[in-house]
Amino acid sequence: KTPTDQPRTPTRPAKPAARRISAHKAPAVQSLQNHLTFSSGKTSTSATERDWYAATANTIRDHVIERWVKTVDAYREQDPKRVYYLSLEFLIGRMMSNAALNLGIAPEIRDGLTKLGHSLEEVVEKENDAALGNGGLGRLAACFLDSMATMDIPGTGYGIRYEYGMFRQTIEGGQQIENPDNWLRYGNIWEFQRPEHTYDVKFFGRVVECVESHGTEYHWVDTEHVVAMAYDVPIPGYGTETVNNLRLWSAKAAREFDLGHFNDGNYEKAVELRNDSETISRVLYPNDASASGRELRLKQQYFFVSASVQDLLRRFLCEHKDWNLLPEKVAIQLNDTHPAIAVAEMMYQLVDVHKLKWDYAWGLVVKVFAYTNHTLMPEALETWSVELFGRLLPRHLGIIFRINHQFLQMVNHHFPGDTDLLSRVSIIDETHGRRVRMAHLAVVGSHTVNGVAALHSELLKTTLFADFNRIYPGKLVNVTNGITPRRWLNQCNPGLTQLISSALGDGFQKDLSKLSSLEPLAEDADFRNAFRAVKLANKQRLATRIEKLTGVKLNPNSLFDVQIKRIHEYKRQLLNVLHVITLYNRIRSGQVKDSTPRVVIFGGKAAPGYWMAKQIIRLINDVAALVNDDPAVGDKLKVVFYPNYEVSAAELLFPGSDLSEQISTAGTEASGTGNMKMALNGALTIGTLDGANVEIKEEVGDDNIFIFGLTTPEVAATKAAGYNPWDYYHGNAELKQVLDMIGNGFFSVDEPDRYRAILDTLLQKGDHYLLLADYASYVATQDAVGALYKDQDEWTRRAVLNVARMAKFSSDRTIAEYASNIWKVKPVQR
Ligand code: T68
Repeated sequence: KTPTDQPRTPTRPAKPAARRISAHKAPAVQSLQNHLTFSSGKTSTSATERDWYAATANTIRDHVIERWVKTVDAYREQDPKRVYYLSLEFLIGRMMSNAALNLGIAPEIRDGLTKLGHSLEEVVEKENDAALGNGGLGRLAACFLDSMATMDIPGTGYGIRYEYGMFRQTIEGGQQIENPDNWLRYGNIWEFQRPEHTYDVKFFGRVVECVESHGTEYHWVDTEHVVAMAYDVPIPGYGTETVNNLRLWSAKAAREFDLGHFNDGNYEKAVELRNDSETISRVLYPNDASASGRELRLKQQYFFVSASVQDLLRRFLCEHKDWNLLPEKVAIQLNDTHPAIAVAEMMYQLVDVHKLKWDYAWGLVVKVFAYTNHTLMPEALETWSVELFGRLLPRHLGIIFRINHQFLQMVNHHFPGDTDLLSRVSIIDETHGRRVRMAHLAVVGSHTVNGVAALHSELLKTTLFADFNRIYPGKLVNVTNGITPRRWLNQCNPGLTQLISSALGDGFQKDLSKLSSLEPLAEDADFRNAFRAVKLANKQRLATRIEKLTGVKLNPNSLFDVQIKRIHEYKRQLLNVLHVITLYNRIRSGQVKDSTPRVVIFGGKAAPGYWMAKQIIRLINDVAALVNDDPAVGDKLKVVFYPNYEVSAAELLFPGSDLSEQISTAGTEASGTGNMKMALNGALTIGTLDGANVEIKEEVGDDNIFIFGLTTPEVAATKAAGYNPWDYYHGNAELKQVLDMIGNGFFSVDEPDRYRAILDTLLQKGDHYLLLADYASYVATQDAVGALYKDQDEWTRRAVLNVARMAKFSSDRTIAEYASNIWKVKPVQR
């Protein structure tokens, strides 16, 4: 092993610069000063904290670039099979600390800054999050990039360089306000514009059929053009020389000015046209888990897919002449259906542009693509009206019709006469107007389709894709999600990292199964004390931040009960609120003398158009205002809504949590990944048997997790038997009291009817997510949580066991499964 292969933690002494294979042998101090002068044009007297951030980021970036260019060369020389991860979202967060950690240079950078009178912690705060994603799906893509680089897998991410990422959330008068996320305002040190990598992307126009001697050709003409320009972001692996690439596309006007308008003297009109085309990459759609029917969204999808497919085919053709090699050199993963149009684009490129025969091209396409599904919820399944599709992408609609025709012929051959089956599986839905079903296109165009947790994949096979499972036996598989231990343990929790390293040595960062050696230490009182001290320090750090953000002062010895994720009815933040109000009532009525002091923390964004989710945020804030100000409550209960939950906030919240709320209705959460981050940072889970909670329970053992509520089959049976929420309302006095308070304006005296609609969804409209059915079980389990927390030693013992048993949930394991079972790619040895 060369020294650079050694995984490193920030606590280790700096590696002597001269031993790195680096042109940057300058000590950090010198490099920081050089960048301050020559990259930012500042002196240490004129420099702002942001200038110091730039100097630090540039210093680290030098090390990244060196490895990046060598990685490009190694891939070119070795010509390995490559993976292209197509995703409309990459929720990367901050990049600087992660780069320093992965390269093993964090200690010397920290040291250099200290010598110059600055602290790494302060400088880090100047970096904006790259919030190019909504939630779990986007963050998963970011964790996968980290794992691919760390495992030396030649993987490229393709996405959009949104000018505005996920909106910034502020809370005003208890309500969510959305503010634009102008994350590029001060520039972005981590991106490299590549004007030499631009592609024309076409829209609209019409298709002309030309009958030639060799067959019919289709010409897509009279199109409008937008230029896609590449911006590359380096993705450094941990403890390796590999630095992979994330290529994000930005829309540029095809021509600087429309000369017609310009010559007519209509200068403004000419500039306006330019703005129109650049709108495509302007903003991330902030809708988690709901299909959006906007034309611009379809334009975004085709824009980035077309540029990516053109780019990867260009790379393939640079190196190969023989199309037969395509499936041996290229694997494309579709992150949900958002890039599914790539199936049609690949056919367009192969057949219309490169003149391959249809059937031959189709054979290649199906060998290249694989598709990951992230939801079972019908309202989240993407469809586009045939009318819109045909107007925007007439040739691609024709291609999809032909794919569908051949697919339905095949189905009819194997299941003759089953017209219901044909209509159910058709790529074109003829029952709701005519619509293109993107999930069906993705399934038909892929060799493998995967769900993201064992339960989710089983449900895919038996419900949503049951027909496809009959038509294509074996195509549906499971690949359970994972999280990168670099960011989600080492980087966000230096205290715990140091404790683990001092007990086990290094190495868990690259091999999470090493954590299993912590198991015996769960029985060691000294270790438990040290573990508890780390948790307390993390809670103190979090409490300080919360006081700064919200003014609420917290006692760090309380149980920190945390639910952080997008706000959605199926995730049941409202069930958590019902429990909070129950605790409040018990405290006020003096029912409990000796309750466990709790801080209940919520964080998450509601889609701007999702009214009910916004009402839930408002209710949390109304409840918080009342509870936090009630002198009868004091420290026994505090409620916090953490504003603008984002990756950098998560890095503070996960390490500071005691209790992980994973309480979705069984059968609704595909996987969850926050559940894994919480457990890895030593929180115990209270959860339903949903998504990856099922597998977390299998790993940590029944005694080390709090499971409650109906199971997936019980949910189905309850609904089938004619679920009546009123039975639960009348049958449980505490529940009735809580619901009455919400309904009669106890938390909204200025507007007593404010939460009538919330009450109506629960009582009048059938309580679709079965909050009332699960309430009693949830509250009883929360009582058990509170009781256990009093036994700090036993609580800590179980928390240690949770950390020790998280190996399965490393995204390295996930990527290893994709690589060997789906992509058939191997690490590149250097
Ligand atoms: C999440 N999905 C799943 N969707 O909800 C979660 N949707 O269970 C799973 O762990 C995670 O994916 C990773 O597999 C999402 O995050 C979206 O963000 C989304 C965005 C746009 C449109 C639809």
